[in-house]
Amino acid sequence: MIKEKEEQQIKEVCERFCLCGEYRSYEIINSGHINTTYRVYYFRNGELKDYILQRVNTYVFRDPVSVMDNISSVTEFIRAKIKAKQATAKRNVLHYAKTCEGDYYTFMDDGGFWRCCRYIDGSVCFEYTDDLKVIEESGKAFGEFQRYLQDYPVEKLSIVIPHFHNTVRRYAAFRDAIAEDAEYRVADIQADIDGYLELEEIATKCYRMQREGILPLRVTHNDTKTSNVLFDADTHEHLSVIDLDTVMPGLVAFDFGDAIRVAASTSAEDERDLDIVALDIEKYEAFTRGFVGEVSGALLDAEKDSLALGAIAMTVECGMRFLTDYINGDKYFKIHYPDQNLVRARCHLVLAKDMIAHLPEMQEIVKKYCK
Ligand code: GN1
Ligand code: MG
Repeated sequence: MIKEKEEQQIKEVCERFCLCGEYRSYEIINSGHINTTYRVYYFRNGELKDYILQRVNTYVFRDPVSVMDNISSVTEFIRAKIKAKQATAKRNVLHYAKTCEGDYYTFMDDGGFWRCCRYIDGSVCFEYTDDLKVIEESGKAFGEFQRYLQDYPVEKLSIVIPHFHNTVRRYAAFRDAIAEDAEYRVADIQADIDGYLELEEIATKCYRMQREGILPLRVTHNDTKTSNVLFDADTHEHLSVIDLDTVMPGLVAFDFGDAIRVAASTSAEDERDLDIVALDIEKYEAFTRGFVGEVSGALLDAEKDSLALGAIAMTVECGMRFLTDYINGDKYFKIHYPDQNLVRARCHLVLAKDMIAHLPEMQEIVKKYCK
């Protein structure tokens, strides 16, 4: 979109949220694969105040009002817990702005669904990091999130994306895409396809254990990548978990595992040079120390035993979703160059295989930190 038009739209959306002060400027934040995100600057009482404005992707989130109902309810729940132990929760949980009508969202005339939250002062976020302290802190952040929501009434949550981490169904969708081959891409990627099909048994194990009643459903975040945590810009201690769109009933192993997929990799999610893609066991240990230290007291033995397997499940599932989207013509994930989904998928396959090779070691590390 041309800049003037984009800015005009942003100003109009901001007006709906009755933000105090005077609009100054905006910048686009390019990190997510789904929603469109802006940082907006307002001038108030002699200083700049910033907000995060997002246009929610309604192709992915078909019922965005339910998404916001989940988010407002969960953030209120966490806020009350934090306020019971400290004076303010301002920097430790997201705070969404209400529109003049009292809603946490607004529909614009073009059908766009928007929301706005306060920017957390003095925070930073990392797309990728080698800093073990930051990785351990991200483990604490997601572990703490899990702990805060342990007594949240799960029946209150709407299932905003049905079967989101249903790895068995993800395999079925993958097979459907291959059979349809809508963009005639399948012939050139047979080795990648076979690579994913070979991992079906191990990748679907956690999901099957949930269906058999061995692993319980809890309130989980479901998108636990490192960039979904905010840290204090000076101390690098964790502040808050963000991107609560997919908070739904799920497996703890999947929150742990999806985080490991990103935090314990030697490379970015879309590394083209596969020779440098591997599991970094030190990073894995740092995240595990942080996460397990927060939650292990509340987990069943079967859940503790499933954590490392969850990393394999989430790495295979996410990589296969990228490959499915590539085959379907890149309709779901945002891409910044033509074969990015294929690059992401190849990178994930290498990482998943390396995890499989290190599974016993990964399981030992979980045990070491379990109380
Ligand atoms: C998407 O919101 P964002 O862009 O961080 C995706 C996750 C994937 C992730 C891969 C709703 O997350 O499931 O793990 O990309 N979110 C949705 O980076 O599909
Ligand atoms: Mg997300």
